[in-house]
Amino acid sequence: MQRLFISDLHLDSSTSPQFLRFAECLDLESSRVEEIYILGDLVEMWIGDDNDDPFATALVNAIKRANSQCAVFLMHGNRDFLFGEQFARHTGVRLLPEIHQPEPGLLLCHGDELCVDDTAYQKLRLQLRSSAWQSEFLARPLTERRAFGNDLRKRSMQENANKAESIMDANPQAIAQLIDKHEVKVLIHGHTHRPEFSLTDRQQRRVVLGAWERCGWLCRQQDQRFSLECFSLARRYGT
Ligand SMILES: [Mn+2]
Repeated sequence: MQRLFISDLHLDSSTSPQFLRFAECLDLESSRVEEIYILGDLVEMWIGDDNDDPFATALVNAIKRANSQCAVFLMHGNRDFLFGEQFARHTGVRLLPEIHQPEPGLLLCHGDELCVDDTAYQKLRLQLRSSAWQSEFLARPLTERRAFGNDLRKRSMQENANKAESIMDANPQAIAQLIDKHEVKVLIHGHTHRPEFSLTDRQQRRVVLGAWERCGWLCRQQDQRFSLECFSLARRYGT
């Protein structure tokens, strides 16, 4: 089984190097691998599937193209938890629950649920992920939703600037608990923007995907082999 895992691209325009490399990566890899998993924070902000600005349209088209070649799966992150059924229909992408096991022993999640030391964030997360809040929000006009999204982004940047680094990282006990509960051999997540490939003392593997900032990141699975790769965003993907 050949799979590709990416997360934390934080795309916000169809002309950024991140978006161009993403589209190229999908085009090339969709003909090489059987499944592509996007593990959250694909975009910087998603205000609803009814948003049809040029960026949203370009995003839909890029994923749709890939989906005609291989299966593409999408998990929500803390920036794009409003990807919904309409987006899934238009792109052909399959929406995943917060925790997903594509095969026994392999567990995927976005990773924000592991940052349990950030209690302020966890409280906000509960609110934003509730269906009551979401349906109320989606009923508002697009301009209002966009303004709210921008506000939330600004607030989170200010708040995070004042938080200790360790608070915003995944909590080791939360990781251990998740691994034990699901009898995980390989855990792949993103969110923390701290890419790493590590082994627990019981030889379980943990892959943390990197954010597409200075370079692009992906994890590649070839049967039982997993590798964490980074590549330049300055030139065409695969060259
Ligand atoms: Mn995140």
